[in-house]
Amino acid sequence: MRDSRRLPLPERERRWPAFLLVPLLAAAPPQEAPAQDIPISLNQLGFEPGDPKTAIVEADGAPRDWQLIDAAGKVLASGKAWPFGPDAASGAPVQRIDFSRFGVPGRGYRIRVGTSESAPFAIAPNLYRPLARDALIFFYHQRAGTPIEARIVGAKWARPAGHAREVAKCFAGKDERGTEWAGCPYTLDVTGGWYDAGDHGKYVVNGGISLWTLLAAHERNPGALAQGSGPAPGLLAEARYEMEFLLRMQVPDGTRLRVPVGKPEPAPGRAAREASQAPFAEIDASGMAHQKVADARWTALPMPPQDDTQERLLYPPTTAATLNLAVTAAQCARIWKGIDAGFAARCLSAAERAFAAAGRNPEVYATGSFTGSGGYGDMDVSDEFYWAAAELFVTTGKPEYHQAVTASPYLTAPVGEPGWPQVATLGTITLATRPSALPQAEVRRLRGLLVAAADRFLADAAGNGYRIPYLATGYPWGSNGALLNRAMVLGIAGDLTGNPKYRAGVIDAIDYILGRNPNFTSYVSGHGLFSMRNPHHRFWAPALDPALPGPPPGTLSGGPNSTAMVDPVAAKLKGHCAPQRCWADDVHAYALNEVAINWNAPLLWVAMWLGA
Ligand code: 9MR
Ligand code: 9MR
Repeated sequence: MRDSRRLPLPERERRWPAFLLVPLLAAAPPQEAPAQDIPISLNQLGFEPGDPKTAIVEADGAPRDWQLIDAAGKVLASGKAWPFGPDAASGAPVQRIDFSRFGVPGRGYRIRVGTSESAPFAIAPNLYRPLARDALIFFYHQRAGTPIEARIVGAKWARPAGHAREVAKCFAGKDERGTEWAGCPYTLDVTGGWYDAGDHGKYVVNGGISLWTLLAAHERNPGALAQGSGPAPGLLAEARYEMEFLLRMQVPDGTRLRVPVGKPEPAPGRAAREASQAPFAEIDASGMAHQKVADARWTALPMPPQDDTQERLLYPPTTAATLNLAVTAAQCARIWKGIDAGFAARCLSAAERAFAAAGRNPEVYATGSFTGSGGYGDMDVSDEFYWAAAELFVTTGKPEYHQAVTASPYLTAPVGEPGWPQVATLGTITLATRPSALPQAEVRRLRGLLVAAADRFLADAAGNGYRIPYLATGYPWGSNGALLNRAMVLGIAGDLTGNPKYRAGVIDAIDYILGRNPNFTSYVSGHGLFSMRNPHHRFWAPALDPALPGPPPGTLSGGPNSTAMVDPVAAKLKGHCAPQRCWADDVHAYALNEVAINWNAPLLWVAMWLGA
């Protein structure tokens, strides 16, 4: 049932600036969305001619009349909106405008309701190609250990290498809780890879899902983005840059380490993360992967990566990181087999050693007791085991991986929304879409699970005003990434069935990301007239230092977060925003407006699916 609570709306004191009433220049700089009497939101990139076309108008009462006008103000189509009524997700009553039947290519179109007008948009074929290219180049920008070159990104975004030679030792001494760690008897050269987000941590868990997503996009359509835009690296070259880093995070053979083993005892009256430490034990850590390499302390903002002088440390290996390495290295082994056999063999050996190491040490969890970087802690790695076994089975066909896959409850359980701590769906996607020795009937059943999940996501769209395939009473940290991961599952269901309703669902998701939302903002920088400009990022931070560049085009904001409003900007909004409005385009809003590789990855996947 719909929740009709109406939450307070932000003040709307501004009007459209006069210059917006004249036709817009194509390359207008991004601006903040102005307020209007009757706010109309839509995908600010626009629509492909044959796709569903929807705008949302925030209004109650009787159905509103709408008009579609061209750049000169000529009315080309008109109709009545459909009132959805009060919408808990956005906190206001909304009406939907459907102008799907209008498909004449053009630019500078707007939707008009009364005296209000939407942002301008295009109707054009191949609309999502530049978005896909820009979403890919985000990963190049995030590279550590190599200069970001002006000939590739332009002088504005060029910078010297950050952490150019990163030879790190292991954390030793007391952590935040006073637990003593012994360190390890080696250093590792872990130069390279992608920075995670606005911070300079490099985390194997999050690197794993991000790289998986890029490689899965490649396997679905190997020809797409084989070349980047201009001299930029293509998809596989970019993916390999992260793969090489993940390989470097593997613990050398013959290493014995003392780490906490098992689940910590929950301490009465304390939050789970403050639970007492699991007991330490000595393990054979050969082949495991370190959880992360990161700054010993949080660095201040702004902080161009080349200026970071903090000590960089390796943090203890974990089962989850080890399985993320096994997953991506298994993908690598089959993808590079015909491209670079030596690299493929290195990957296969790393993947099999990692899987074996995780099997020996199935309960080594991140403790979240180190400052200076994110936790990415996950106390349930049964899904990671399934995912790794699935990738290794598809790559090798070996009976031991088949056995591990078939023994897992995830082979038959309903499929859910993927995310860095819940990855079983990704294993199922691989088993259901890649050639393997799995019996055909089994493959059909797995495909059915994916389609059933997609149908649930479509059903969720009926329950919210903006009709996105996402429904939750609270929006989590990185909700835009969560929505795009659902859109990926919808895209796969579309591939498997050919049913156009799944493309319509993907369009609903991308429309929301690109402006059809109650913040009237495209969450992707440089795509749409009113797009995100001030991410929580240590280099793209012009609000903190005017000499620094804004985000390059194709960078996705994490998006509304109504459940973990921990940064200073979010703290002020807390209790005053409906879930979809708990967002601000503010550099200090790390819980609302950070960018991250695991969010840009499904943006890339979806933009490629839509037609790269
Ligand atoms: O800048 C950090 C950001 O990248 C992380 O996502 C976030 C959560 O782990 O933490 C940010 O760092 C803040 C830290 O947690 C608390 N002190 C202020 C830091 C900078 O804003
Ligand atoms: O995406 C992560 C989110 O699911 C967590 O709730 C949040 C707090 O632990 O951390 C997010 O990840 C951040 C990571 O810890 C550090 N780099 C930036 C990531 C995105 O904000």
